[in-house]
This record gives sequence, structure tokens and C-alpha cells, in this order.
Amino acid sequence: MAASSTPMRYQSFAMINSDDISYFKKILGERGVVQEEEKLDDANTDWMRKFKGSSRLMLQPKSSHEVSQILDYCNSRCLAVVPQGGNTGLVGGSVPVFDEVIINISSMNNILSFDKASGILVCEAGCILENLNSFLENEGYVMPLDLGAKGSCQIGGNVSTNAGGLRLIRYGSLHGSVLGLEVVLANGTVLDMLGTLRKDNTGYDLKHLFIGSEGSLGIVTKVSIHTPPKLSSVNLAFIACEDYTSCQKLFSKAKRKLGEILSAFEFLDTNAMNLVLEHLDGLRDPLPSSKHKFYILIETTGSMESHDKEKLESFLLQCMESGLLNDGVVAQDVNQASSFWRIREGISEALMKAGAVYKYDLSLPLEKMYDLVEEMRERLGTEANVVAYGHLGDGNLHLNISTPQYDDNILSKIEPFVYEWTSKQRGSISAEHGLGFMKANKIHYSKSTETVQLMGAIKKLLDPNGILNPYKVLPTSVLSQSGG
Ligand code: FAD
Ligand code: 2HG
Ligand code: ZN
Repeated sequence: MAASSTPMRYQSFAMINSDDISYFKKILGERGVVQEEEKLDDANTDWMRKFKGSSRLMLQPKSSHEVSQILDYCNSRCLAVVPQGGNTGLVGGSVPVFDEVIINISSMNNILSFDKASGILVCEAGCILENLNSFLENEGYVMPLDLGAKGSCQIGGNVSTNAGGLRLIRYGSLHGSVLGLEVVLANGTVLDMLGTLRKDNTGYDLKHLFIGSEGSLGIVTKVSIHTPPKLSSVNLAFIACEDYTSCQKLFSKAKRKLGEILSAFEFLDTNAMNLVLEHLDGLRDPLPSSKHKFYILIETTGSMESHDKEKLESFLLQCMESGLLNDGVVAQDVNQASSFWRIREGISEALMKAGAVYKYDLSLPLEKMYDLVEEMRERLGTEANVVAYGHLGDGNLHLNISTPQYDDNILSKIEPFVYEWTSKQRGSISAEHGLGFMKANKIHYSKSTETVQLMGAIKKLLDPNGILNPYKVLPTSVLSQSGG
């Protein structure tokens, strides 16, 4: 981890000793107590290989009761912990900063119930998103979220980051589809909020505190989620626009013309496209006749193939005639559709292969979104490759700046400029990835002092010793007042 951004280890936290190890072995057995170098190295290192802790211990509980016993003990000993799911987070939230005990939830991966009439799924937090989706597809349903990391990320991690992804435009955020949670608090209390009701206005809806709290308020152990039916007709178009204004107009038109069948509206610019084609094997440009400035994926999902296809094709034809789009192709089968999606979903991986990357995940007013990208290009000149893509339909820009290696001089040209720019637009400095370690001290760019103070008070109430994911989410100044 970059030394300049590393805080001091909080003195209030104890260090692991042999009695602790013996206790954990007693409650979890040998299997649940991981001390092997290689496994710890993986668990200490984040997906981007940018953040690295030095924990000597990873625990793998198999039940909520075990999580409760672990936290009760850690709280009484003042041992700091990091909850960890699939470790695909992009803000350094899922790995220790120092020697925090890693509590990995992967072994809690049972599906507990599925109601075929209502589409309500109840499962343990360690279930992998893609596995849940495969299970549901057999039952005629799908998960209401989908993202590039689906093969590794877990539903508990998705809930804890309030992950958005590729279909938020259609199915909404997890604040809407999660119906209930079981959460273990820092002192080991198991909070049963695992309702399966669509409607329940009895008092404060506390589950929302844990959705997006990035493991700083409790460990999510079970999730109840409302899933939509799998519809029979899915169509995907890969199209090209020559300017950003056309992309915006296309989006406004798509909402009106495609209406209820629109299920994704994603964009990538030419730099993102080039990067994917250069670094990922087996991918071809779907529109090879010429290079374009912007590419858009428009997906529709409905129940009547002939109607949906006709609707999409006549929409594209109209847009072509009015000059909004330059070229486009509709996937002819599922294989072609998945190769189109691979281009969009593979950008993060291609960026990793290209060298160092400075990652920003911003919510911005749609009409301003690409101005930032152009200003950034002007600031950095030929020093860096400024790559833009994201969930255009949600106003969410993924601004990634790629360079051969990390360079403090380049960083100083990017930050705080990028945060100040976003703040001036009343945007969000984290649209969907969370704050984690990377942006904990930047929260004030998007939240008022009073709001952050209240967050600190909630943290203190639920985790008075500050053992849960310290140094993350809230600024050090607030965390040190609230127990850390
Ligand atoms: P982890 O990475 O293990 O943890 C993430 C955070 O949640 C950490 O703070 C951790 O402490 C906490 N946590 C994990 N599990 C629990 C739990 N059970 N209880 C309490 N806290 C917990 N995000 C999006 O929003 N949209 C995308 O489109 C998207 N695409 C991605 C594509 C790729 C290729 C990658 C690598 C990441 C992407 N992400 C995306 C980032 C996203 O946050 C994660 O992929 C996912 O939601 C995290 O799940 P995880 O199980 O890997 O959690
Ligand atoms: C996506 O939408 C993810 O592909 C990852 O949120 C974005 O890597 C990124 O910046
Ligand atoms: Zn995203």
C-alpha cells in the first residue's frame, strides 16, 4: 500500500496471540482457521493488487453462530477484523490495512429457500452471484443484479457494497430488491431482520443501514432477495455514435421508445474499446468497418420475441435515419451477445493488464459526464491513457486513468481535481463501488459534515470499539472519535 496514504495502526487494537488461535480452533476446528502463507497472501491482497495488508489469520466460519462467537470474542479482546466475501471490491475495503483478522464468508454458501410463486430467495451471504443466478435460471427466475465479477463476488459482498451493475436501470438498486438480512453485530448479537415481505412498515427499516455499509457496521450472514422472472426474449445491440451528445439523446429516446423492455444501456469510449481489443484474447470489434468515438450496448428483455425484436430494430433504424447513431449490429444468437458483453465486462481486466490504473467511479449529471473526461485528457496530455465507460443509463461514469506504472506526479494532477470537479456538480465520488480504504477520507466531497457526524455516531453505537473494518468508509478523524 502507498505509504503516503497509510494511517497509523490504532493503538487500542490488541495483537493476535496463541491463546486467540487456540480459542478460534476450538470453535471453528482446524479447517476454519487459516494460517498458511499462500492463502493469507491472496486474502491480504485486493483484486487490483493495489492494497495489501499483513494479517496473519483468516477465519472461515460455517454458520451465523460461528460468526457470532468470533465477533463476541474479538470485541472483548479488541481485535480488529475485516469481513471478506469474494475479494473483488475495487476500493481496498475487503483486505486488511494492517494485521486485522480476516473473516471470510465463503464457507456460508447454502441456498436456504426459494418461493417459486413470489420469486423470493433466501440464502447465506457467501453464495457466489453467478451460482445464485444459475440456480434461479433453472427455476425460471434471474438475480436482479449482474456484474463483471459475478463468477467470484458473493451476495453478502454485493449487499455490503450496494453493488449496482449492468441491470440497475431495469431492476433498481439492492435497497429495493433486498427484502431482509441477518446481520451479526460487533458484539456478536445476531440481528434477525430476515423478512420475506414486500411490504413491512413496522418502525425503522434497519436493514438499509447495512446495505452499502461495507462491513463497517456488521457482518451480513443471510440475505432475502426478491428476484424477477427470467423472460424469454433478450436482444442486444452494439452500436456506435460519433459524439457524446448523440449518446445522451439516444438514451432519452431509448427510454421512451423501448420503455418497459429496456434492460441495459452501457457505454464505452474508443480508448476503452482499443484497450479491450489489445489486451483480451479472442475478442473482435463487432463494428470493424471503421473506428468510432463511442460504443453503446442496448439490451432489451421482454416476453414476446417478435414484438421485442421489431421494437428494437425499428428504434435503431429511426436513430440511424436521424443521424444519432453511425453503425450498429444486433446480436444474432447468445454466443454473439455474450461476446458483446465480454467487451464491456472485460474493461477492468484489460486495464489491469495495461499497467497501473487510477480508478474513479462517479455519479454525475448526464450532460456533464464526458466534460470531465475531456478536461482530464487535457490535463494529462500524453502522460496517460484516459479511459471512460460505465452505466450511462444510471449517470455512472467509470473514469479510469491508465499509465505504465504508478507515479505520484500524475496522481497529483488527477486528485483532488477529480473530486473537486465532481463535488461542484453535486455528484457522488462513489456511485457504486463504495469508499473502502481508498476514499474514506474523501467522503466530504459528497456528504455534509453533519451527515458524516451522524454516520460516526451510528458507527459508535453499533461498534463502540471500532473493530469492524477499521480505517475504511469514514474519515480517520471521525473513526478515531468513535472508538478506533
Ligand atoms: P468483497 O470484495 O470481499 O468485499 C467488499 C466490501 O464488502 C468490503 O468492505 C468487505 O469488508 C465487505 N463485505 C464483504 N462481504 C461481507 C459480508 N458478508 N458482510 C459484511 N461486509 C462484507 N461493482 C458494482 O457496483 N457494479 C459493477 O458493475 C461492478 N463490476 C465489477 C467488475 C469487476 C471485474 C470487478 C473486479 C468488480 C466489480 N464491482 C462492481 C465491484 C463490486 O463491489 C464487487 O464486485 C462486489 O459487489 C463485491 O463483492 P465481494 O463478495 O467480492 O466483496
Ligand atoms: C464495471 O461497471 C465495474 O465494469 C468496474 O463497476 C468499473 O473497473 C471499473 O472501474
Ligand atoms: Zn460499474
